[in-house]
Amino acid sequence: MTRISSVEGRILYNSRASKTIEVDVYSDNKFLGRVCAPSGASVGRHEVAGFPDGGPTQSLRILKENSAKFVGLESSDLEGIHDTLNEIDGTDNYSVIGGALAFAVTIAATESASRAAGVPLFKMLSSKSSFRFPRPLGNILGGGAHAGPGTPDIQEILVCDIGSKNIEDVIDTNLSIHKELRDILEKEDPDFTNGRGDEGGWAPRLDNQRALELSAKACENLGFTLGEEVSLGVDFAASTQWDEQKKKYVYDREGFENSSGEQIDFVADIIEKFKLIYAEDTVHEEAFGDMAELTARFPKTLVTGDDLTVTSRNILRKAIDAKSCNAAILKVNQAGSLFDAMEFAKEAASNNIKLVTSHRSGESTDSQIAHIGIATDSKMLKVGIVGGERVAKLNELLRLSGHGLICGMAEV
Ligand code: 2PG
Ligand code: MG
Repeated sequence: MTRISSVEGRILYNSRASKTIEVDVYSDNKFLGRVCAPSGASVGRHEVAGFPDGGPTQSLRILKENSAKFVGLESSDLEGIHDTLNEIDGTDNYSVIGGALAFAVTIAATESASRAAGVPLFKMLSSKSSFRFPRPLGNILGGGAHAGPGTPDIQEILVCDIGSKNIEDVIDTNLSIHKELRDILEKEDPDFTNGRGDEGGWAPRLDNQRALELSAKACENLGFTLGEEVSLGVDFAASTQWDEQKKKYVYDREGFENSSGEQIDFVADIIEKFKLIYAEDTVHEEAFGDMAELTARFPKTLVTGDDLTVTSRNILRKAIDAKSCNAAILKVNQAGSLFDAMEFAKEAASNNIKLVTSHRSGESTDSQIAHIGIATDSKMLKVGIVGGERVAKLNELLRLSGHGLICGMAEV
């Protein structure tokens, strides 16, 4: 049995140069688990609090005051560690300790346990005997909350190799499309600076339609047929556009507004025209009925909840009852602790909801989410394509490929 011997934290920076917390958990004084928490820019209303009032420094202070409470716990006892965090916090949304602290402590403890057991983290999190790689889904073009003025209102245009049979080829395809798109953007606009958004997708001065057309062209130029070897996806992040007063989606940059019905048509046109395999947060986070309409209409597309379901088991149940989505994003820090996120994953699995484990726009260079994606049987791993903090996750998949423990790619 491996027991936690120390827990320590420190303040570091994430990829957006915002302060965050990193936690070290040691088991038996020698097995280190180290995790640095990410954070989002388009944050769902019902996500747990990332940090308490007082920010990361306050989370760190609380950790210092309470670290002795973790010493002696079994490092693989995810539920026990989760319960201890909840006793310290005493709220239902981690507003006292911060979800980032719950994220870092629970994943670091599990990583420490996996080191002690001499098994990869994904095996520590799942009792299954066979595993598949989730298909990396990467951001090729950024807008909305992830990029500056002039870029599209929609937040992310994504690409996913849906045909290749091994992880090396999938990553290579996604990368080649990202590169091809740069060449296309340079031809479209000689003044294009090669600027990129928060997640490494290009950030050109384009409207939504043109951005989608050029993304499709990047795939076709390389000889791919959309919907066959590769597919495009979109994170509409539609809560960003939703104006509660006007009851309309306001597309500030392009200069138009959509009623709820028009938004459904807008999304449906894009899914059809660009043969999207993936459509995330197509409507705002409370519009369970409108999401259900799109889910019913596009059974072959992963109509995915992110801000809609916020890695909350209870909210996912509501979405399942309303048939609002056929896929859901899993972001551990939306839930706070890894224990809660794994409960969410179980609920999804038993209701035929496809999981997509995801990064945040403000990331660390850690790679544990690659393991969490494998352990939860995620169909896709949304982690970006370029930028050190994105490539770190892809490189971890490549390392794991060398171990031979994972057979093949998930089918989407
Ligand atoms: C999203 C994410 C990640 P953020 O909306 O899906 O792509 O962005 O971390 O800003 O919420
Ligand atoms: Mg999203």
